[in-house]
Amino acid sequence: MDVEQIRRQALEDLSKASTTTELDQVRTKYLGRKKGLLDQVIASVPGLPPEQRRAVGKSANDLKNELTRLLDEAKDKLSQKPPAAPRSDPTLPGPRLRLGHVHPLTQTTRQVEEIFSRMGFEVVLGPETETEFYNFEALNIPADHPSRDSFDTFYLSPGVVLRSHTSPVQVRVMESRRPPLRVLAPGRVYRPDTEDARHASMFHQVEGLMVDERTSFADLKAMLFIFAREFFGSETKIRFRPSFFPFTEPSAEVDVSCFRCKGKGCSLCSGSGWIEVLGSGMVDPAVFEAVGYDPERYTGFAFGMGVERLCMLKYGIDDIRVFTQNDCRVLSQF
Ligand code: 2NL
Repeated sequence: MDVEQIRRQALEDLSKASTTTELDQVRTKYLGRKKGLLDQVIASVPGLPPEQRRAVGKSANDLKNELTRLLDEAKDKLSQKPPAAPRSDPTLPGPRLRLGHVHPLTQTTRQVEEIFSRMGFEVVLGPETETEFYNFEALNIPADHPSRDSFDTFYLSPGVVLRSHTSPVQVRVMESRRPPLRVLAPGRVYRPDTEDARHASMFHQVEGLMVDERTSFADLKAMLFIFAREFFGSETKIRFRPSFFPFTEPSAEVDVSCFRCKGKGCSLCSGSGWIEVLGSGMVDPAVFEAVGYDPERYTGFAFGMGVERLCMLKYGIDDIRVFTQNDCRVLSQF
């Protein structure tokens, strides 16, 4: 590059520089010691034909002086610029913070926990991966029971499952403690259902267990009645229908009077006036045997309910999938 080319390039670079940093970059590029373009030209002078040396040397020095002056002027101009106007007004209110929100299933679980804790129940938790012993055998569920096949239970490895209910938590509590006992076991459970508006392969349960000497079916009815009135409203009635579970005898399914139509019959209760909400019964003596309790001395009751179902009923949610779709427009309504 000859000096004239360097000059044109330098003036162009200079015209583009709009900050002191950029000016410094231009200064280094052309006027830098040894590595600067002009010092390089000057260093090449001794190798030029003798008749060119003087002219090239002079024009390089002239350009050096000119650029130094232009850079200094440009720098002065920049430092005289008034400071940039502030980009924000610190006296304005800040952006509205969007607060988080407790998931409706968590709200429902907590509400059930609170109601039963006022009746002396303690919340207990346990593992979501279980052995067949805790999930089935200890609960008197025979080896050929349909709930044990791989269409109804997730098997992780031989003898190990994802729990299909939270009863194994209560079995573990009974194994490690002696009555009297009142525990509530909430948590995730897993069943390989085909997912639709009513079924999910992961859902939540709350199970309760009370064991003592002379705990009776009347105690069960009283506590579930209190629960129903607290959860669904003070007008709520309950009814028990005979049923069967391998782990309770006798067993009953519990309906609550429809809280929307007050029992007259509507679409929520399919015209019957009643809504099924939970399963219950007196703990089968075989379960007590499995955990080493004397069934002649102790009696107890247990019950289980689905948290999604409770929550859907209470808020009128018609699709179980909303709980896992994480759509805040839906979730923040509850
Ligand atoms: C239902 C029915 C039920 C139990 C759960 C239970 C637990 C132990 C011993 C005996 Cl450790 N029973 N749990 C009893 C009756 C019914 O759940 O329909 N759940 C949604």
